[in-house]
Amino acid sequence: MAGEYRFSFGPWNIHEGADPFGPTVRRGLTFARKLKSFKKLGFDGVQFHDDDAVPNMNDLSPKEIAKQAKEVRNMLKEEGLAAEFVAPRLWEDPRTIDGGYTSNDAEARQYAKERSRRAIDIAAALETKLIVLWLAREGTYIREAKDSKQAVDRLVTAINDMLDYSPDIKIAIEPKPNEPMDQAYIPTTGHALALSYVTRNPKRVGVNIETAHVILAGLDPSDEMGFALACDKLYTVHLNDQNGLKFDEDKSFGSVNLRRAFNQVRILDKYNYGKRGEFVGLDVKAMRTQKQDVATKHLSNSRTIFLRLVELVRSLNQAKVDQLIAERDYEELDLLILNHLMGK
Ligand code: GLO
Ligand code: MG
Repeated sequence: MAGEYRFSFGPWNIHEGADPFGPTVRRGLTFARKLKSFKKLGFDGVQFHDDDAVPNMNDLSPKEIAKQAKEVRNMLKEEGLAAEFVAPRLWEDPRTIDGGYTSNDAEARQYAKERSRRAIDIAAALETKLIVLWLAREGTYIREAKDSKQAVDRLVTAINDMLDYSPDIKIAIEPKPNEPMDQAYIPTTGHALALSYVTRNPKRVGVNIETAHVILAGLDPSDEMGFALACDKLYTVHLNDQNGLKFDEDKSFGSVNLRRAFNQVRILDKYNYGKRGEFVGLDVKAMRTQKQDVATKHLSNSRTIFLRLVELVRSLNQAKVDQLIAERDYEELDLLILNHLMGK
């Protein structure tokens, strides 16, 4: 069964444990060192921010950027890994304090556009066609700061520019309702897909659904996945978990609510997610308390839980489920699922 799914994570998922209230607690590892752990942990795909691949990209010409990215592609090949996607990191530069694509400052918007084009160049060099857009600062702290209609128009303009720049790429929007902003313009799957349909080429614009972000929006991750699958737009996922409405926790998959994780695996497995090359992507963080030499367990554990849930999904007595649905005996169905999760 293992091996039917291919898993990915990003280098930022192995991190030093800093949070807004305290400094790092673990040693930083180089990208090359992190790369060595992917296969060992059972992963085949690497998710990238553009500057994970080319750290000093803002100081380089497009040619130099492509050259450095090709060196990274060779490193991937040596490890037997593939790049899953590249995401332009638009939330750290001083120019994008007030957002990139939706900034009120024309120069900031221009920077965001150029940076996104470079991210696409990096994706080409890394031999992936997928671009992820986590629209981190495309929102507001106060309503009056930006015009919401204009902001969405500007997002469409930015996406159209990327689609025109490269006929090969597909764009997966990663919705999130808040953090770092008070209100984000694209908070849910529905918003992302509506945005897709007003771009120049909806066939190339879909979503990256992150469990924690969906929970922060008060919605159910498996239903959001079903929505995207029905629209044929689930390009990738960021599986993790989240304990209610608080800061974005990025906990290990299934660690808060196993039933919710089971239902995500169930909808993905039922509709053949992965059969067209999609990765099972994780976006998980190790607890700050975790010691250096065991600070990758959140990754291997999340993968293990996913695969164990695949087994549980496939061994569920579907005939019984169908019968209880036909009888409309959802109380009995509830118990059936709980017993199944408890191994009974
Ligand atoms: C933060 C996001 C972030 C993105 C990543 C890829 O809340 O989940 O981790 O997934 O930067 O763009
Ligand atoms: Mg994410």
